[in-house]
Amino acid sequence: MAVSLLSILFLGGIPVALSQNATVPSTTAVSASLTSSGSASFVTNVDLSVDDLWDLYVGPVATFSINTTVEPTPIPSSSLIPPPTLYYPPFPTGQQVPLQSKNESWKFPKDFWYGVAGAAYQIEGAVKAEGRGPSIWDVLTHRVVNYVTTNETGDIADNNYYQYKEDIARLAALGIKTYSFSLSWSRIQPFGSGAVNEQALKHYDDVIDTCLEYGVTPQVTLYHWDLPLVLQNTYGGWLGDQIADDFAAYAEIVFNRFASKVHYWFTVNEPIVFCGFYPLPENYFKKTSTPPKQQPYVCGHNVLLAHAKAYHIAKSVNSSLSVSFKTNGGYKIQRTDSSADAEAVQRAWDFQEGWFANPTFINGDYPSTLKTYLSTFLPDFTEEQKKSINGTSDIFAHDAYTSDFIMAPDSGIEACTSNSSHSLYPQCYNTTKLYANNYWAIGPAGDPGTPWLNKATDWVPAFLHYMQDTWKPKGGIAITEFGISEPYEALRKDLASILIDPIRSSYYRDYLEAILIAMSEGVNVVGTLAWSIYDNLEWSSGYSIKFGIQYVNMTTQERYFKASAFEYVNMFNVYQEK
Ligand code: PNW
Repeated sequence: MAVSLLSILFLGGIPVALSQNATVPSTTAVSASLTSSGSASFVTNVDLSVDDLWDLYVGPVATFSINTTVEPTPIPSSSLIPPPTLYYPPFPTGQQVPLQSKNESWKFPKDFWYGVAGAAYQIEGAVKAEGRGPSIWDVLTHRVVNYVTTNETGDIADNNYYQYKEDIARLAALGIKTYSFSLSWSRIQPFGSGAVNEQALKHYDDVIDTCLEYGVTPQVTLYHWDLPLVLQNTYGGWLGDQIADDFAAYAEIVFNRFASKVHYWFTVNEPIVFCGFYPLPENYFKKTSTPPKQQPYVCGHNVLLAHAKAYHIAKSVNSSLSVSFKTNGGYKIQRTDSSADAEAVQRAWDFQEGWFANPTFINGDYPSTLKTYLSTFLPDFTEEQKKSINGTSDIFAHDAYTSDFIMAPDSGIEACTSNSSHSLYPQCYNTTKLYANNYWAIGPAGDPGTPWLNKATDWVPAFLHYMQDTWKPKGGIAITEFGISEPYEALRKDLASILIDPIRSSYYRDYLEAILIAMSEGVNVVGTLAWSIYDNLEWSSGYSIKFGIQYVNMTTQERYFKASAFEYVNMFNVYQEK
């Protein structure tokens, strides 16, 4: 108990009384400036251990009774009996129902990969185990009042950190061929840069090895939103130029360690979404002078530079790896045939997919409408930067859940682009999920907690054609997340009603049929990943929104296949060439 130093600091904007335990070996220097009532500015450097970071910024965390790695038990065959049919689907085995005829002009080629996805903070739990440092999400869930509507955290989540062997065994038993997960950067580098935590690397080694042992192909995402807290507090995270080098250093550690065992890599997950988290809630993180509306785009700029560096590092380690960023969005349906709505649709592509896809797939630079806005506060990419960004996605990895109708703002586009206080500025397009008479939704709604999400699978073929024609990905298109929140699922309390999820089941079936249609028309789709492996922490909605194809009893951590899991796998059993 060595309290060597007691001082009052402003760290990340919060005044804190700091007691520092000088005996903990692994530390980082955090500088803090303290402005007194006069104009003098005092700066101090203190060494903080990982435990200090937790104590200062997060506080106590919950733990679960299972807190060592669990060996899997055999998956009972009774849990692999398919559910009653939704609409007479041709489950090949087990189910005594009339067979629906198969469409012989559709097929998934033999090398098409299908699997499920999850992300570290949403599923792992064990947040303080084996040297993990805090990420911004530990602060958002623990400290920021009402950031998570249900006041829940990822402290335990699905306890995947200890139960991954069972999780992988279950996927294999169901016939799922691919498991896509993300790494926790602050496990591997608790301070975001510098010191490397070997225990974390060993853990992920074993997750990957367990996949390979079970014949499940692992795919890895480097960054799924859980930024090491120290990077946010030191230089504003993705708002700071330094992030590109720190991300590249992290990527290098990871590629050097795992590149021989993992072929498919994703650098960042959905920058449109995580850059949209900026500005972060005030008073919990380092203050920034960047105006709020500009912050997402400063983040995006640094993401492109960071991604490009990581891509080239991967290729220098092994040039045959598949490396891509993962983006998200939906098909943009022009609401009326007016030229204003056509222009709005183009703006929507430019400010969403085009923001990251044009630089990486087309010319190393932003779409022109976006650039007009960005050039008012961001430097243009240099020729060298453009060259290094262009061509850095081997596949078009898209998280494509739904679609929207797009139209011009009521005020017209020009009245918006010329007025920075317009509510739709700077994008200056509007969206709706309702048909022209504002009566019917585009398709069945997901849970009311995900108002952005309706089943809109009819639009998937048009969307796939658009992606292929516009960005021409060399390695084809992968739908790296798709799924739906079954409406009101969290209100269902008995297992029998939880496990039959008809909206999700029909979503997967119809979505995969839509992909089959597009493929029969010549679109090169190479794989799909269902979101998600099981119910998990749905970020600021906590556990109240469910996307899993498995249910998890949060008291016991037992897992159960839902009907949609069978529907998903069945489509490949029926349509994939053997
Ligand atoms: C993705 N949208 O987020 C994330 O990658 C997952 O972590 C998340 O759990 C999952 O989708 C379900 O939400 C998205 O508004 C969030 O279009 C929002 C949108 C799309 C994806």
